[in-house]
Amino acid sequence: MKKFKAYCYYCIFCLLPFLSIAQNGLNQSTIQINQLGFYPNAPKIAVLTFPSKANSFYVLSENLKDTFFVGKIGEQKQSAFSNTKTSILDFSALNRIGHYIIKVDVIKSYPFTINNDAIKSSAIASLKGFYFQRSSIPLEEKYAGQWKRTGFHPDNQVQVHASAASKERPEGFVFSSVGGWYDAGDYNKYIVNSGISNGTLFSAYEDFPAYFEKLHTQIPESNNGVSDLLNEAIYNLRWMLTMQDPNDGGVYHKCTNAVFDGMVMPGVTKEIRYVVQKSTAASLDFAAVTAQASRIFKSLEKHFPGLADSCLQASKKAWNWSLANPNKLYEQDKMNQSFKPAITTGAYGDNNVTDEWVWASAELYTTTKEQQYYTSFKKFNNNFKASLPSWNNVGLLGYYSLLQNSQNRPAFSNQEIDQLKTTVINIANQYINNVGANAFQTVMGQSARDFNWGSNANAANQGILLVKAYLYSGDKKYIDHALSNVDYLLGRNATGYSFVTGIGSKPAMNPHHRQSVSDDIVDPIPGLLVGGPNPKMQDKCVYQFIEAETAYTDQSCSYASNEIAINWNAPLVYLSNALEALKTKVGYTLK
Ligand code: 9MR
Ligand code: 9MR
Repeated sequence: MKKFKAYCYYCIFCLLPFLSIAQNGLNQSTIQINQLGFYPNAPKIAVLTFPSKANSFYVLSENLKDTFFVGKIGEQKQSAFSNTKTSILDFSALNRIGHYIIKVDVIKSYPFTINNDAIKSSAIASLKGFYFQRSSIPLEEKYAGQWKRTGFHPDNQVQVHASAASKERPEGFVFSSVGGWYDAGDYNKYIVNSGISNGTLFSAYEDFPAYFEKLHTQIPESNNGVSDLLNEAIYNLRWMLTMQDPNDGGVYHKCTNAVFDGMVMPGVTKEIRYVVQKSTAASLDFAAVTAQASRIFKSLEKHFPGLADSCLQASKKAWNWSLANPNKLYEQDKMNQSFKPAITTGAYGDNNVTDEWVWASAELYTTTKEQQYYTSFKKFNNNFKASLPSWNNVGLLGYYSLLQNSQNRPAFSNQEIDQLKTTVINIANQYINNVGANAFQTVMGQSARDFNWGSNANAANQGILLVKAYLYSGDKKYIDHALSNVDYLLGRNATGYSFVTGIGSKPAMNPHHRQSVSDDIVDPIPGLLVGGPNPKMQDKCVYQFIEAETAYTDQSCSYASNEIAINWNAPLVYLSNALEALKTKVGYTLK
């Protein structure tokens, strides 16, 4: 009996770390780390989330035979946004290319690499993710591999909903609205969200054209002499163009079913697809994106004859419609009181369009240099408080474009340009000033506000803002901090998940994504960024953890924490590819 007791005591003692690990729901590792890897000369941090008496951590070869680095475990810290306690494991000094694992006592991290292409696979996959979201076409095995599909929503015969009826296009009027990306886990197409997504991809191209010219994602258009980033972006742009009523220039808010499809493959349901009410937000976002597209495609006239001109015309028409209709907000519930059938899909309703005016005027000015857009920009910018972009807060995208080639902005004084730059840099500084106090030492997650529906897009958009601050200042510290948010998204976070499907040892496996749920393939469609921790948990799924930074559940029911969306993937495309584009310049790589 005594013997048994002693045995039990010891056995519980040695099981203790594993029990706690199981309790944490992090069934394999309590060392949270970017599960892909690190550039040789970049900062390298992992975070221990298991209280350990040990003083040192070890970076070992994957077979555990060789030790390459011994470090001191950082002081334990209480995280502000969950009851997690963390200790920082800093192994930045290790710059040898190789495959590794970190060990603290008996606890091991997931394997990771140190190499010059550390996050390249994620950068490419995130762009390829958009191909998998394409509506109106089948996905061929050549490009989609095991995720090939035959079904799709053709959208060649969409109907004008009663809310959008006009003299020329009455209720039930049928036209073609082919193409574009499915918004998210659902199959509808929303102009507002397409706007920021396309705009962000175009911004990536404008900042790093030479890099993108060489980046291939194996899509049907690859090798047509145009970068795959632009090939992909055009797929949605052409759809956006169909959403403008040619008679008055107004833009329909969305192309949608009346109610969400079930969790089935594309093309299974044959519900009517409607275009609904024109809105100011949709029209201004459309004006911004088409103005931006126009200047990009000006130099690609040979490949896309006339596209630049059509985009500019469309942009001006949408702008003029907005001037005449400045308060056409999209209020879905109100709309449903007057028009049938009721539309219950995503609303993307936005009751403040000041930031949309800022963005659209900035893009139209940047493209045309016409004084009227400068005047409008000044007017709306007076009432705009710059902050992190999201689908309903797009003003900063206008700053980004004005600052992209800022010596070529004749209406603006140097002082005005400097002020815009300073605004962006000041926000960046607020993000980086207190990173040391964050239990995970990432830029993401220093404020409870970071954790909302689609929180992972905040991490990615913060990363973009930091890259921009680097581009304006040349100060490399901003890139180091941007990289911390890549680490966050790929595993250095309180959940221990890599939030990008198909990337890392413990990626999200069950996104709220209709194709991934219904295709009978174990692995979800790769390269998609899930929403991430969201303590409001609006989906009412059962969550194991409910604190701000842990309220994430890898279940397909969870549209509030585990859906995917184009406006979350686009900033991931920007951020991860910007780092790939800049890695040599900032000295991260080894010769
Ligand atoms: O699948 C829908 C998802 O794309 C949306 O983000 C979410 C919130 O609008 O709604 C999901 O659809 C759910 C609906 O709102 C309620 N019934 C269950 C649907 C599927 O889970
Ligand atoms: O990303 C949107 C989030 O900010 C909103 O709080 C939420 C509820 O309105 O809707 C999210 O957008 C969803 C859209 O309405 C429908 N397609 C899926 C989007 C991502 O969940």
